[in-house]
Amino acid sequence: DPQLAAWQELQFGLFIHWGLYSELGGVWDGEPVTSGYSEQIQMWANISEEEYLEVADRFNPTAFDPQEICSLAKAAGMRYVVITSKHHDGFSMFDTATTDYDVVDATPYGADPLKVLADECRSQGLGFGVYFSLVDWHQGHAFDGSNENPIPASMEPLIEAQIRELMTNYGDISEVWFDMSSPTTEQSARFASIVRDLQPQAAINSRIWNNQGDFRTLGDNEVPSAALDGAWQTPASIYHETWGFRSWQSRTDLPGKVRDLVTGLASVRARGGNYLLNIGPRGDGSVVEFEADALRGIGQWVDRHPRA
Ligand code: JFZ
Repeated sequence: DPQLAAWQELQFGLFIHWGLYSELGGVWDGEPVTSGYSEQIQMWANISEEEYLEVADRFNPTAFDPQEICSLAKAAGMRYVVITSKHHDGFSMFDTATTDYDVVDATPYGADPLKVLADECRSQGLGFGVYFSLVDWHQGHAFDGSNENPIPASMEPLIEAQIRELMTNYGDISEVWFDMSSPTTEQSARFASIVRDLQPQAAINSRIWNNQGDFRTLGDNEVPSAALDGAWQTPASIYHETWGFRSWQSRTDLPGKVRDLVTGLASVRARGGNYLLNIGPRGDGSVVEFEADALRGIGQWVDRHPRA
């Protein structure tokens, strides 16, 4: 499959977890929320819809700089970018006609950050992909971090329309990273077919479920003990504890962190996988300096070990 081979050739990419949760930075009511990932803070701190919407009122990421983010990805040796278009909170970080619960309609920012990022990726020669959560707390899924969360038929029109928008309005898509929930085989096949019709070259991950994906997603920072058959990818978080921004995260020993991440990258590449390394920008859109430094450190190693 030449299209999947082209996706495998991307080798190393930048994952970005960024949404309303980034504005909270792992803090609720003045206290650090110590259980769970910070991108799931609405569930872990049991934040009501009303309170969460107030976060949207002050979400104004004027420091979001796609040019800087893409340059950073390139400096690290990455060839593509995958950003959260919608996480479990159900808040769309792209312009969608399906709901007003999105960054354009519900925040003072009033613009579509994914559009700017997609355009910048194209002009810097990077692939562009989207993460899309099949769990949607805003559209009726109860707070539930598990996969035991079926998709009611009433949610299908919104999911399908949003996938269609994402596959239509952002140019070429290199990868679609579905996540969580427990769709039926029929639902998985239908969602995948929308991607395949509109973006035949896009690689779909295995968390579309029911064997409807193109490549296998391993666990966080997982390195298999030997080469795996088929196409696969390791998503890696920098801290192993959160993907979304956490203001109280301890960030020490940069050289050690760079060594760990380079080991992950090299091990995954040696076994034939793609490595998708995550950053969690702040609510204002700025990249955490420790994470930018880690990416630049990895890039120094990559530069000394040129690829074919
Ligand atoms: C999921 C999300 O719930 C999480 O918030 C984040 O977006 C992450 C990238 O994906 O969490 C998972 C799901 C499965 C594994 C790890 C994290 N896993 O299989 O190791």
